[in-house]
Amino acid sequence: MRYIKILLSFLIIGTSISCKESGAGNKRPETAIKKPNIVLIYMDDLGYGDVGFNGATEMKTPNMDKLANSGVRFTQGYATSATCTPSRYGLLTGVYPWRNTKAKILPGTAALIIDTTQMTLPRMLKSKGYHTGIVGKWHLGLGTGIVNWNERINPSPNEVGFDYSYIMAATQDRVPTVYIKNGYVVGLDPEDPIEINYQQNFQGQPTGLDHPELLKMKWDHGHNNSIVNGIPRIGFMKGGEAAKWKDEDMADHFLKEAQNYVRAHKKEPFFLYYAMQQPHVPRTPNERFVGVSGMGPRGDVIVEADWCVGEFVKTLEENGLLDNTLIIFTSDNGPVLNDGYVDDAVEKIGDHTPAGGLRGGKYSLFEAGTRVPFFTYWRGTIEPSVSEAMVCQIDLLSSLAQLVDSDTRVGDSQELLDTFLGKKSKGRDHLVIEATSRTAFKQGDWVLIPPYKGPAVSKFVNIETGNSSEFQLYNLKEDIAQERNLAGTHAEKLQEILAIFEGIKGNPDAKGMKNQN
Ligand code: NG6
Ligand code: CA
Repeated sequence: MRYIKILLSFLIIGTSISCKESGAGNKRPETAIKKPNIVLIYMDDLGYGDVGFNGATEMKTPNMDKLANSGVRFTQGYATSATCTPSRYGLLTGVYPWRNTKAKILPGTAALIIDTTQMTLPRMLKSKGYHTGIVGKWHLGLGTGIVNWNERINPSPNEVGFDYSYIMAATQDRVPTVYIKNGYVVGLDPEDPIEINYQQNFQGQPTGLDHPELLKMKWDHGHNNSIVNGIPRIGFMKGGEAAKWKDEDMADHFLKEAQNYVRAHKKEPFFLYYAMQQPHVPRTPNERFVGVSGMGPRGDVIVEADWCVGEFVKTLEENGLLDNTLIIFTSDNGPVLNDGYVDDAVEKIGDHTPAGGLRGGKYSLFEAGTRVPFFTYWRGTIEPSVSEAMVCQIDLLSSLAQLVDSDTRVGDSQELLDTFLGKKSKGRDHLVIEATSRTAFKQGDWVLIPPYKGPAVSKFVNIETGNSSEFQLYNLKEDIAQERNLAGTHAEKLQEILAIFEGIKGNPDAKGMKNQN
């Protein structure tokens, strides 16, 4: 009798869940199913091992985990690069960043590095009737050379396919420290114009170098130019007082913008690129999150970011959009602890492993540089699974084109829609990865790193770079931590992979660069 009761209660729970899950889904019109909303949540410097869904036990990311474990969780999901600008370039254009020599970490004054006639992910979606928006970090340059921050900044994300943009220009540690909405600095007082210079300071402006007593966060390396909110930055800034962001409110601010975007566009298919700033430096959790992780500000902002993801998904749910929205979650590059500020990231890390057992980190050609947290989630459409397919953010352009019935296939972007939706397990055969202007090659389980000059460990961030005077060849299936260099014993394999690698790198047109329709 007891067993029957238990069985019955399971059945009842089961039925109520499945009713809730399918809900309005059955009544959705065909067109809505064909054009799901697409949300791309892009983290900044979040490591493979920084999330519960990839095995973290010390760091708590319940909201991300819930989505990842109900979607397709990719164990071999890659950014194209181990730093921000190149990864974002690859993500949005579908072209390998090493093909564009400008795709390097950019100062806040850099010109836009995406050609305004180039095909981009938002432009492709826009051509299929999507409203397209970006909220968060941009870091792909603005304007054409010399930006006047007091007028409309042009070109901006709006000139490369976004209908709406609410961004920070570069990074949280770089000036200008202001939000920019559709090309205009938000809250700018015309009587207090903004001036930016990356070469020299403006007369009379305190810097982190000269005025350590003004700092609430100390710099460790770099980051000793203009002081904003007691935090020393990269680059010099004058004016724009009323427009300056408050670092501790940035997460809430971008979240609110992202939620407002969803509410404003819920009646049409939309694409939202929600590019969060965490856990990039300076790590400035809102006071609600200070101390929550026990790992100092780096851990606290990851918990904060996880909360933001939860709140954002609630907004989709409240607006009845969750069954018709594909969410893609990933990060622009791997983890770093000391990235230039004294913020206890190293001291308080405890047993947490941001790289999750992978070698290297941000800036590195080893796995942790580019293998990042990666999942897709679409309630009612994607079945929960774990995929070992090798996929890259660069593939989203061609794959999402397939999803929305667009013929666009661009550059190096492979069409892997079924893999992203968990219907197929086949991923890429090979991938060129990039880190600080060096490249390496992955084919199947093999990784080939050509010889590079320079330090084996980068001094300030204390991360293994991947540099060696020798060729390196690793088999990730047997050696995920890249501890055994097989270049000496597998010379034939090395030559075979090297030939393919050189074939791709040596011929920029080989992969359809011309096909940018
Ligand atoms: C480096 C900065 C680092 C970070 C990085 C860009 C110094 C010493 N280091 O130059 O703090 O801003 O650029 O990070 O200035 S990324 O995630 O946007 O690529
Ligand atoms: Ca980054």
